[in-house]
Amino acid sequence: MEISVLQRARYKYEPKLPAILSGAVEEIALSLGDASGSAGDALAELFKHSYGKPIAGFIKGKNEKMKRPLTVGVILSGGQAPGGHNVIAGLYDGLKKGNDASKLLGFLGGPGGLLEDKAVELSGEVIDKYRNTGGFDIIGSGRTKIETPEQFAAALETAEKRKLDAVVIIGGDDSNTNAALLGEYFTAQGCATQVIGCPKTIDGDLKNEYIEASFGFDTAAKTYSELVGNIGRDAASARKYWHFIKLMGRSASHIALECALQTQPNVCLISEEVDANKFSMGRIVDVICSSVVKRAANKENFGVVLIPEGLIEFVPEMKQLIKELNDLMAAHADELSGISEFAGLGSWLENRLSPESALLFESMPPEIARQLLDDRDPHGNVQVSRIDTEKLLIGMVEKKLSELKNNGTYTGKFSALAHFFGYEGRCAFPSNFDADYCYSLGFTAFALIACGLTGYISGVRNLTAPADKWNPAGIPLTMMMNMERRHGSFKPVIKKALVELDGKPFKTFAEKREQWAAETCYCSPGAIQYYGPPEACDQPAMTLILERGN
Ligand code: FBP
Repeated sequence: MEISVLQRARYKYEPKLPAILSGAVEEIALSLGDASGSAGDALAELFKHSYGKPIAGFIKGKNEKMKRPLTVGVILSGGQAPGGHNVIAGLYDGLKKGNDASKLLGFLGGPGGLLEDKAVELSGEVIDKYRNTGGFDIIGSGRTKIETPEQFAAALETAEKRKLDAVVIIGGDDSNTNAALLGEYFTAQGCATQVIGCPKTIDGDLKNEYIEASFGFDTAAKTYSELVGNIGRDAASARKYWHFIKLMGRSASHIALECALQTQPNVCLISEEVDANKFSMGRIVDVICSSVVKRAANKENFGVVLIPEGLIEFVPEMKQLIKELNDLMAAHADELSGISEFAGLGSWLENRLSPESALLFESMPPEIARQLLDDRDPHGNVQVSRIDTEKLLIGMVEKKLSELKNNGTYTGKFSALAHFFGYEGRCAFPSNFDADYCYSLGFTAFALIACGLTGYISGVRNLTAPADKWNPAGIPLTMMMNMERRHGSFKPVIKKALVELDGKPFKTFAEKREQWAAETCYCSPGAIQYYGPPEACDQPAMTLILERGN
């Protein structure tokens, strides 16, 4: 593989570690807090062996356990996120620092690699080729969900056959829920393999009072912000296009919100606000048109609109339609797959959807209606990255503006372009923040394993301080879980963190958006900087700074 100049330079970057992890490993001692949770909880029943564990931290002290030889397996699960390679590098370096005889196995292609026992041993030479680089190509990723008794048994068989001391699962909320279930299962079966999770996802929705950020969000949001900033500059120079930009992030609007704070677009829709206020599609179109009309009055027939990927899932009438489609698709999967013509699908659905949903389905552009019927992902989610919400909105805004033109309230010109930024950001070179954070998460995972813990997620806290002041920790996975209704029954899951409307990032945006809707005040954050002054290279995301208050 050809290596770019930047990649060669990034190989030499030495990620920063929290001070407590930087010295001799045998001087990293475990410090346990109070037991978590309260017995009698539904979760306590399901996690008899893992519920109620204390939060783990690290202090200076003698700890010979750190020098045990260990065999650890690592899995990358779900969508790519910048920094995954550094989690593996941090884990590897920790293991080798503890004992040179330790081994790291990489399971290939995600959780499926564990089930099928497909693994490679990761040598120092291999790791060195991936340090500080984006992508998950070192071992690949996958979205297999471990859920059937046969799958749990297959995972156990691999763990025992490979004599694994631990498995590290690097993934989002669903994958870490899986990690919790697997850890519980191994212990219940008398298997000594420990399970440790690691918070990954560009979506930024795996965070809570214990986890400050999921890795990859920082880099992905900065990559998209650079692109949005450039487009704003282009819009203000050419003065002829409205750019409708859909941004990845699944249900949560964290990425859209971060990009809005960084770039100051004319409109940024926030799905969580749409949900809370039950905004219809018509209302959303009115919000966009109001900015178009105001700007046209200033002879500014151009603009930037940011649209979170998951928006349509939150619009009440669309939410209802998707729910009905989900139920029909689950109950009649075979019948539906036999209908190849779209016209045939429409008439099949007509009699099965509620009258309101049938009408909505029929009124949609056929390509979008078809996208709503695309396969769900293995966790049952609509694949919102495949739905052209930005094009749907452009069409609806055009229609509304022609009505406004007819009644004389709008005299401008409207020419719109659609963009989708998603895959462009998931494999970027990790920012210095993500490179350091991920390496620290990997090293922390090693420390948790060496201390004999299972059912924990690797955590690093105090992230807005310089890296040497970060606090590595282990959070019991069950501490972040609740029972949610999924596919008709209650299941233990890690709660997705959506944008909080009373949180500082949203409030900061809400204070400014009226001005941004009317004026041209785009901000261009530029490309991620890897070398140079710390204020240009090491700034965490604005969302994180606003949330943590410094
Ligand atoms: P994870 O939740 O697995 O981290 O995935 C993030 C994500 O990039 C979402 O933002 C996006 O909707 C989805 O993956 C796309 O999935 P796929 O890679 O399967 O197209």
